[in-house]
Amino acid sequence: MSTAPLETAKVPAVLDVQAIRRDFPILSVRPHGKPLVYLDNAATSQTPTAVIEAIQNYYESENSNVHRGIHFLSQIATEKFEAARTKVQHFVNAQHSHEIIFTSNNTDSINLVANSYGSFLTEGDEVVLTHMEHHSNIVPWQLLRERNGIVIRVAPVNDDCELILEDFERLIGPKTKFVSVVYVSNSMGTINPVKEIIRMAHAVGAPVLLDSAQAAPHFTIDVQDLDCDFLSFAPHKMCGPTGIGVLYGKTELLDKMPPYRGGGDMIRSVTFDQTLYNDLPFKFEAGTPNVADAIGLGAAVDYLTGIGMDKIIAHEAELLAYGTETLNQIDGLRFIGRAKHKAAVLSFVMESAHPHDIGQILDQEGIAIRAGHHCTQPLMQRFGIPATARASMSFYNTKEELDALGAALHKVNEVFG
Ligand code: C6P
Repeated sequence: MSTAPLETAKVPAVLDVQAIRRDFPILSVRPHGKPLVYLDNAATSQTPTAVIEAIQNYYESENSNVHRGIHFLSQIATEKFEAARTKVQHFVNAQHSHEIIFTSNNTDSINLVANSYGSFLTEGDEVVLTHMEHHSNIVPWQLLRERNGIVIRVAPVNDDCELILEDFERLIGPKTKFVSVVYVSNSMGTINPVKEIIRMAHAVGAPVLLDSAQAAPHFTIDVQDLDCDFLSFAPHKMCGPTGIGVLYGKTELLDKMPPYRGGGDMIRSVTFDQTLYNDLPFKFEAGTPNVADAIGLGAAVDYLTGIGMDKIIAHEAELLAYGTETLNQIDGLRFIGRAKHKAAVLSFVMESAHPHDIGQILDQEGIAIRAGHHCTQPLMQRFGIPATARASMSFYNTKEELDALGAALHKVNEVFG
């Protein structure tokens, strides 16, 4: 399976984008009376009818608790819930379905690893991150540092927001006990050389977590080929619902890790003296899980694979090239993050206006982008800026929408210039 960066994908774009757009009811909303141009996909993606219907159908005719009841509805709900797990297993090519843990979001997945695997780390052990991490891959390690006295080492990025691999390698050594890195930067779109990173970390015996919140929606993931130890992602960024997250982990690691939370479903037996824990994946899923949204996630996986990740990759690569060219023509616009291997994210600042003002003018034109630090304040500090404007694309976006973005940015210059 391919994990090729978007810009090098060679598959011809044969997406019927107009037909795909009809799958997304929200795309006909008219903000301020204008056609919606939704370019905030890195924050959350939109939801196709197939996913909405799967969730609605669950509540209308399948709603029940799972793994507990012997009755008709509970059995259907359990089957659908576990079928969703198997779909996710195949989506990331995990060897076993029990290696897929349902959490509440991408952040929760990382917290699970930092708390559970983190309990093996002791004072002076080093955890290596990069300068482009989302706060959700920084703060859980800082919390661990407060408890265990671990040391956090940060690999730097160059002026194009590419990881400086030689510096990363220099940080890896006998004290490195864990490496946790973002696969694709949410702020700037950089695709990290994760295979190299994993190879270097494994050379010193350190497991690797890939924060794949921005990778899973945009290219094929093969955890066996990557040989990552953990991988997290967020279904709401890949046409699925909010309120559910995914953590993949290798069996041998998950097996030896302690539970993250205690309660129902994660136990085999309980007495006041002792609790024996359940098998994987249930050991890590305490309490009633988010059944409806797991089923919605299963529908999202079906939807994306039905379209074909190769077509998604090719279309988004075209959008990235077209969007870059379009925005390059705007006076006073400067891209922040110009990595060679990049996902379809355009982060920029303008001489004439603050990112928040840009966001507001665009909103009046019906265009949704994100303006701010994108939960990556250390990366903003690295570039000496408080914020960027960020347009992030999905396979349902069109070149015409990028033209509309370009026209609205000319207007920003007229208003503020
Ligand atoms: N990034 C963005 O606008 P949650 O919120 O837990 O589902 O995902 C957190 C997260 C972790 N890592 C990366 C790389 C991410 O992009 C995100 C979410 C959104 O960029 C919201 S801040």
